[in-house]
Amino acid sequence: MNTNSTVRDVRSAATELLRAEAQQTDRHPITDEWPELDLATAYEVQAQLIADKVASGEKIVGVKLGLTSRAKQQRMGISSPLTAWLTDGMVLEAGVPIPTEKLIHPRVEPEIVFVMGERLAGPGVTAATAMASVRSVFAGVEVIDSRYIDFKFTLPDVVADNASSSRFVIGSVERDPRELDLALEACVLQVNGVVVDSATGAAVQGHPAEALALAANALADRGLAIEAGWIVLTGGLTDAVFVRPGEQIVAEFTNLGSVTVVGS
Ligand code: OOG
Ligand code: MG
Repeated sequence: MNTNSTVRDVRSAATELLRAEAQQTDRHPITDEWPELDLATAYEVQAQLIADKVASGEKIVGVKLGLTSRAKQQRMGISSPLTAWLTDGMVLEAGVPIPTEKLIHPRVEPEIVFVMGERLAGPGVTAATAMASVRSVFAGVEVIDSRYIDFKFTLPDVVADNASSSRFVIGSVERDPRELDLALEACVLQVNGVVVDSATGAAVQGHPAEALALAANALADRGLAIEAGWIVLTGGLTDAVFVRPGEQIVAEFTNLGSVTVVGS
């Protein structure tokens, strides 16, 4: 934990969060020292942090939603969904262990993942128009690793921290979302062979396409859109579970196959 720095501007907040990630050190919330940090400024910190990752060679590959399910909102004590960015540096190929030794306190959560066929720009996007721009749907697992101690944060803190993003895995089963009822698509989450949680796609905003529409409309407020070919993580269906070395976590879906991750 770094207690010496004083973070009260966008540049130093982004630097401090990137430092915490690189050095695997959790820290107190940015709002402890910068209580006036509002949501709009927090999104500026997030944008700066991603611009820094891009400047160091990473490429934006998509968007993630956070806190779209009641399970996640209740756990984190925050009731508003948010958006953040995915880069190619976060991609974890299937079968590759989660590098727990490089992370702070990783947790994993099952998600429904879209790959976009067309560009989707708000405002005014509905679940139906959102769905029409999707190319395929996959099962996914997101690895989150908040840079804040004990995953304790306010909404501006977690927005600034790019929504705790760390890694994500996409399953091998590709489906046309129009062939499935994604509200009823079920997911069973197992840790070391024991079922710990379950949910259906309805957990995220009633339907994952509602979450996608929400992201498109929220990005439009900042003059941004979801581009063709991008990946969209629609948000954890269940509460996230910690992943420790040697543990195996399986997210098994009705039609989207299963995704297995192991902590290294
Ligand atoms: C924030 C990230 C939330 C999701 O899917 O809800 C998120 C957190 O829980 O640390 O990725
Ligand atoms: Mg997530």
